[in-house]
Amino acid sequence: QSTATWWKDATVYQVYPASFKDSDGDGWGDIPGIISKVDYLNDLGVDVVWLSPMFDSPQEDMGYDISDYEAVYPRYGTVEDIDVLVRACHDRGMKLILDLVVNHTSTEHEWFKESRSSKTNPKRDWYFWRPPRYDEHGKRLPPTNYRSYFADSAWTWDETTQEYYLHLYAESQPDLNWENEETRNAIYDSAMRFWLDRGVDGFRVDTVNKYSKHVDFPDAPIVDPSNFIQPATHLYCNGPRIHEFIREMHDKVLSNYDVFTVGELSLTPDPKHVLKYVGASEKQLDMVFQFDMIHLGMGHGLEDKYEPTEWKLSEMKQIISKWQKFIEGNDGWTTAFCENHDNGRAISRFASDEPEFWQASAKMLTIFIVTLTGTLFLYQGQEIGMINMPSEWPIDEYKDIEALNYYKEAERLSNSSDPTRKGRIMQGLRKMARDHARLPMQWDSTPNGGFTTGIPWMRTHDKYKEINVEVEEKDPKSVLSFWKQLLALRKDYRDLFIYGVFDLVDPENEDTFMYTKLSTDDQVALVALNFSADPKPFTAFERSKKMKLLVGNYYDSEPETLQPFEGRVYLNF
Ligand code: TEU
Repeated sequence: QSTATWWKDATVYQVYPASFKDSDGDGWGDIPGIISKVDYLNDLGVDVVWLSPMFDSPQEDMGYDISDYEAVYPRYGTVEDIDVLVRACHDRGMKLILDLVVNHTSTEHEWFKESRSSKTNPKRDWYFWRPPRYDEHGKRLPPTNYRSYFADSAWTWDETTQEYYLHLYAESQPDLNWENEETRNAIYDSAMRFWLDRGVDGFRVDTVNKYSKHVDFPDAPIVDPSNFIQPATHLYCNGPRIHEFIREMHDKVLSNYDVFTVGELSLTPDPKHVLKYVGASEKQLDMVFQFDMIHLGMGHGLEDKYEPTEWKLSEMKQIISKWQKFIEGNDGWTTAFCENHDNGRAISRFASDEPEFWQASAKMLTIFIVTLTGTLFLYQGQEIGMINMPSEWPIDEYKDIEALNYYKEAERLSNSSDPTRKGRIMQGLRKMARDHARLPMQWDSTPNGGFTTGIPWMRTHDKYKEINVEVEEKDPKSVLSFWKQLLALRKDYRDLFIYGVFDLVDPENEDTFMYTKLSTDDQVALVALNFSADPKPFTAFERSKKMKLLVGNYYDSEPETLQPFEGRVYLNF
């Protein structure tokens, strides 16, 4: 076990500002709304609040398109409001971290406006500009064939200077050129020191493995000959200078403050490589999010993300085991989470949101996440068991640029090469769209779940009268009460749950997920989770007879059988 630090033990709660709490009735959440709920979070057992982007932005990608790092989006409030929020957290012994989104800015950022204005502008090289190329018929083509994350080409033509600029995400999110030292220094000052000097306690680092590009921009291999654009993520993730850049960010900026960072690390399957990012001696990041579990049920590759696929429990076990065990015997650290603002709700994806199973599912997943090693992250609404939007809601209720772009593409393909594509993609969106997590937080049984007195920017879930904070606070057996109890248990048994050594039990079993956690002083916990909607034999029953039940989500359970979505934790003394 490596040296304990405050951020290893922390329970982190992600707030998505647009959907958390609206204080002024404009239908958008805001910082004063968050301030009014800091006591609620403290009471829940939260140590750190991670606030998703609240910077000034045209909101093409919900604030991940920043037009000014040093200003707050007016609907959310002001920089002074953030100062108040920082103090409100610190006064209660809590911390606040922000999102650091520095792979790209918005096209509305002053830096980009200057860069785009002329080829000789001093900031021209702060972004990636490349001349066009032409096919054999003289048709203008982008510099490379890369597909962007949000479905179209990763290059957009700009009339003013007759060149293309690169954007791995939306057209309105041009990529910053990290090769340029002046650009890097501006990022450190504006996006980082500005906030750290105001008392912010760290960052969740967006798209952390994409800052270094292969700047000779080779074409991606052609896998789909019917199309010009091709999948190219392998070319734009983990580029040649990535570790140099992250290390510099650490040395020049982060090392001067008592803060922590958690990087968003997609498409990096090799644990040895992940350790380069999170090994303490590497001095880069403190931990990262790994997305293998999140990808269960998604189609292969970016272009098929929303094609639903089957997944097996044994696959989930291997994934969890891999990322639980990868820190053994080294100086790395890991995270435990199953929700964020970019994915469907865990209950709907990995268990069941059917009324008869909803509560057991919510609590079973709570046991799961709370007993895993690493820093724990939960996402707003997870603590009350929020679920995906109802499946009958039409595409008009989806607001996310990614969902809408995929849907438009699917419509186009349905009309030409692949008639059933639209139906399949819609089915995928119902489970996995980023929109599900962005529905307003459900506070009470008043209209719109008490989120706003106005018209919410996204529709409130039909079930807000059953699933909400007020109802659940009054019920000692609610999902919320269970979360509180388990977050406290996690701290009481920190050597087991936060730091223990993870080992699978009965790994091939496709119905129940079982594992042990072992602490340095030889305490053992046995966790048993039934991931199916039927009663299943508890295959570790013999072993459990020598242990005592610490916690479970059923009040009338039978020792040798696990009820639908039942979860139990045993201890060896
Ligand atoms: O996401 C980066 C990312 O690549 C994904 O994991 C993302 O979920 C996307 O759906 C991939 O298909 C981050 C943010 O979390 C996301 O909200 C932003 O849209 C994105 O960066 C661009 O800034």
